[in-house]
Amino acid sequence: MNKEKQKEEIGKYAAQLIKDEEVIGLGTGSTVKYLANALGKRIEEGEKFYAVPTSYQSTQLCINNKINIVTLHEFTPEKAFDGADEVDPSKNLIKGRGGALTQEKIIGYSAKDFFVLIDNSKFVKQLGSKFPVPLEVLPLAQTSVIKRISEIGNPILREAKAKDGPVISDNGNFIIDLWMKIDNPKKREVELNNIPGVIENGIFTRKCKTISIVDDVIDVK
Ligand code: A5P
Repeated sequence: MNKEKQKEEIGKYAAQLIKDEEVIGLGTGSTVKYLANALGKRIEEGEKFYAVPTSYQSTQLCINNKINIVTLHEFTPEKAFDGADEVDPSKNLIKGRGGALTQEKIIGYSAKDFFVLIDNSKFVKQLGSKFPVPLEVLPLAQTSVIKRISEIGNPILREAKAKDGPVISDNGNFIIDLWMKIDNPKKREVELNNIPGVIENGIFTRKCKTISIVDDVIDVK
């Protein structure tokens, strides 16, 4: 099964875990898009869903599929669903390829159950093997943060593709991609957030359930 088909099957499977009228956390990316579209079909047939979105892209998915948008002020979702860039054997994650890591972490860490939807390309032995760790950073702190993290890895300010200059996150900040192998994800997650000016980093270590496909069959762990 190719990667896109895996994402579709995983997204559709995850949608089946959501009950009519349920409030969920809705992640960001190309995999959760399939989940949102599957909910959209059920909404056309008369069901209702509520979501706390994790980005503007996630908000658009809600709008396009007529999923009611709610906030963490009103609801704490029992279940949050999101994709990931890398997953290690202990189910620690790197997230934030799409720059949505801060809101994704706030919502993913609030929910009782955090479901991570991953195609097979996402499995790695060690975090940092294929993707950098993104840091959301206050623009005024870019130089001091880069100086600090240059001691542990190779930081690159993320450049926009359809705009001149840096990527501006949904929260108005810069994203610095830190290329490094992660030996101790829990420790690194805390350490990076201790640097003044770092708002959040893309290492996720909370307990989660992964949904993937093994030998063409859905696998939930
Ligand atoms: C968004 O910032 C990211 O954390 C995504 O959730 C992550 O990159 C997974 O995206 P895909 O499902 O598109 O691979």
